[in-house]
Amino acid sequence: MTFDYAPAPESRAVVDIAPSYGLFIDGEFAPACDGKVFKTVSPSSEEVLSEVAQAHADDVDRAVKAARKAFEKWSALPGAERAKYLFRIARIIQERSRELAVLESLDNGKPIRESRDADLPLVAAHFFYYAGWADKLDHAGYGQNPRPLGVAGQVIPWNFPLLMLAWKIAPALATGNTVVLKPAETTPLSALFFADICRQAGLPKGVVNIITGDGSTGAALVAHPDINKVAFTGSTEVGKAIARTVAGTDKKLTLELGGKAANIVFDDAPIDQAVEGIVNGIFFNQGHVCCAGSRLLVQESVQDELLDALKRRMQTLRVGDPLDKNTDIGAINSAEQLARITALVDAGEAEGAERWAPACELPGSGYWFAPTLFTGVTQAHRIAREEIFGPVLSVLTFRTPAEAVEKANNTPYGLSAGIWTEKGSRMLWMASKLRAGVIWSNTFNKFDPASPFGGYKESGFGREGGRHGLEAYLNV
Ligand code: TXE
Repeated sequence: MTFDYAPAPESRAVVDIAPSYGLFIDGEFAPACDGKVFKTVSPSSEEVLSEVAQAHADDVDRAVKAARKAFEKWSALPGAERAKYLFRIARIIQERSRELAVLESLDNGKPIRESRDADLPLVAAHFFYYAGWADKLDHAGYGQNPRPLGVAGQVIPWNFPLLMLAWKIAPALATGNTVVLKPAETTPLSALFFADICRQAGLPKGVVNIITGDGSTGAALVAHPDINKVAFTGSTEVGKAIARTVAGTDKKLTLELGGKAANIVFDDAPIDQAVEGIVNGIFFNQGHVCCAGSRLLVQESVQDELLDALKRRMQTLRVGDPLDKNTDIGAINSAEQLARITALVDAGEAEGAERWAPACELPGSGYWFAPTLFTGVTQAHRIAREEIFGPVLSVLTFRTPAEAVEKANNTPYGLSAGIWTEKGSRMLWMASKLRAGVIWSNTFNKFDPASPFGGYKESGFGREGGRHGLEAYLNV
């Protein structure tokens, strides 16, 4: 692996990050009531980017009160009026997309090519898509006058900070709900810039409130008695804790949790195309993707050919500066996440799987992990069962389609799967047998705001995106 790229320091200049940020409540930025703050760090340099308010339970309460007050007027607006705000937000996101892409790459560590070409266009697309629904809800077959739920408490993770915000906020606002959203503690900045976009769009005060903080802030939000809906994306462990908090209340709940997706390659698949899909499936966003194709199931007869081609391709991947347009794999989001990945990879070796990675010189500061491949993996290995959430691929083999289905489904998760075959009947049969919310055929990691997304089993419940995403925010 070579490092013959030219860093692009000038791209840093397009974003103006303030030394400190308050909470965004009722249209104003203000410090936490007890003055507490935390630092957000760039994972590629370990440089402190800014100091951000750590919301106290009393701040959460203030945000919920602001959202409740705003709900009266916002929910009473005609859908066409709400649509105007959402269209305006979508256009501002497009206008500010360069700035937001750089910000996201600095705070999260993802390559600029991905934040620029994947995250930001999808963020804008979600606002455009749900803006288009806002004035059509009365005619969508939900009966007359479908009602918003009220105040939504939304907790999001760090892997796609702005995109997860869009998945949560756009449908909530389109349906007439108001929101209190908590971004992850390692990536709070793009949500705070989004707060500024809400002001720029003239969104009425209190419709969107952003409270930054750690898990305790999230816990206070989901437990608040005056919210009507909880939407969470994050770890299965925290998702289960939230489900317990919400059980026995009248709050509606959607959970989007972990995954251990199988990417299944048959012997008739075009090898080059499949290799691109495998690489995209596991190395996109450093593998910090809930639907990442982290288990490669390859038909035994093409194993050698496919793995040779995959290793050759992996040797061309560039790990490094997220702001460099040539970078394929950026920084791991945090020291904690790097430790989790390292521990699972060590377990893979200790349990007897064979580890391979291309020769790769990682930058000195920051958090990095080379693209890694494990062969000789059995279903009992931890690296075949647990979500690694990093650039690590576990390879298993199969002989028959039935064996592929059995292995693919042998997981507590059920978020996504990929199938690579030229044979249409086999594709349809496989798709009908796989217990996964999203199934890609001869592609991977394709997203569209019109398409519902969500899991089976421990990957959670409820759907986001598409028409089904609206129903999560409506009483129909
Ligand atoms: O997640 P957490 P972490 C998986 C992935 C990763 C692991 C741990 O395997 O390695 O989870 O990541 C907030 N009540 N995913 O620790 O803790 C927290 O502040 C309410 C998969 O970062 O679940 C953050 O905003 N909220 C996943 C958010 O929950 C709480 C994406 C996610 O953090 C809380 C992320 C609590 N008790 C991690 N505790 C996916 N599905 O894509 C924490 N939070």
